[in-house]
Amino acid sequence: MSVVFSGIKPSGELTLGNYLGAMAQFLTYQEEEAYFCIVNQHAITVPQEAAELRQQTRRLAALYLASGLDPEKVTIFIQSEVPAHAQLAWIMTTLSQMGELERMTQYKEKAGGLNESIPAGLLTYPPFMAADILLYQADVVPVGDDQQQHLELTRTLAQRFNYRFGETFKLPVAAVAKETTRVMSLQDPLKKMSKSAEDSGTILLLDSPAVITKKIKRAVTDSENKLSYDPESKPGVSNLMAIYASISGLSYAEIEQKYADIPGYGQFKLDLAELVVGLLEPIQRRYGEIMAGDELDDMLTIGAQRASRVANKNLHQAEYAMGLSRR
Ligand code: ATP
Ligand code: LTN
Repeated sequence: MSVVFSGIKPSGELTLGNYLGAMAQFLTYQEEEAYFCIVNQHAITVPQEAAELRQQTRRLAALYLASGLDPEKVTIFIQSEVPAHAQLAWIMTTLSQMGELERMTQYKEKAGGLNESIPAGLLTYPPFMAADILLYQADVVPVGDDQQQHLELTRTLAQRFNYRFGETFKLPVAAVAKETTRVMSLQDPLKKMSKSAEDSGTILLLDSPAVITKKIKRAVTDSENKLSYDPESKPGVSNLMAIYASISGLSYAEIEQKYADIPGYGQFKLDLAELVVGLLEPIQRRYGEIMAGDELDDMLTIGAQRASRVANKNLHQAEYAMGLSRR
């Protein structure tokens, strides 16, 4: 059985990108020893309003359940409720070099233009993420493509630790979804669909069917009016096709074939909207029930207890190896 770890930040409403890039993959690991974390300490690398953060955390937990994660099989918990994360994060920060942190693409994107006022947490966030993963001796980390660089750093830090203090951490690998490594904005297909930069190019998991259909109908395409997969010259259409392929299970060739005799993108877009609505409606229904019920808190308490047991054991090993604990 392999150990699986992943996390999502409660930094806004979840998008179809989060779902297809990360969550849908989580569901395939339920027979493994899997940990799915709500990484609230990562959300605060940019300012959050307290009541809002508390609510988003609860909503994300409900969405984990509504999307089909079974708390009987996997461990679902909130990062800040397992203090070992922050403890190992400090250790990983001390093993990191400024140069390698400054080279992280996500840091450069988020810190761009801020100069003196860049929150320091944006820089030191990747070693914190490394700690999240290493704390469970994870083998596999299902994530979107944008996180691969952080996974490489995680392996580098694990190797550095093992080299200096003796074999302690396993080296994890990223598992990236096939078609939807990176779902792009429907309005600007050169930009990632992002929950913190939300606009009409972003489909939210909790958008109503009418809103989803409207956003897809208005998605940017091109004037060629012929469906073919070519991310370089047809980024808008290719992004829609990737979403279509990921939900329907059809290949790009099969999709092209299906619409070969239908001119324009209108019918394709309508069918895509139907696919997305069909995917999200059951999740939204369960989400409503879970938010109204009272199972969530107990589930999170048990999750934090289960995660703590594993995390504390591995943290202690690391602290002992480097001379931080007496025995
Ligand atoms: P933000 O926009 O606030 O930085 P985010 O959605 O990129 O947030 P997370 O909440 O931490 O960041 O992402 C959770 C998971 O969803 C990660 O594995 C990430 O790679 C994946 N993900 C996020 N956006 C996309 C996308 N557009 N396509 C594919 N995967 C994505
Ligand atoms: N860095 C990720 C979120 C994240 C994560 C993790 C993902 C934090 N800790 C551990 C996988 C494993 C992001 O920004 N999307």
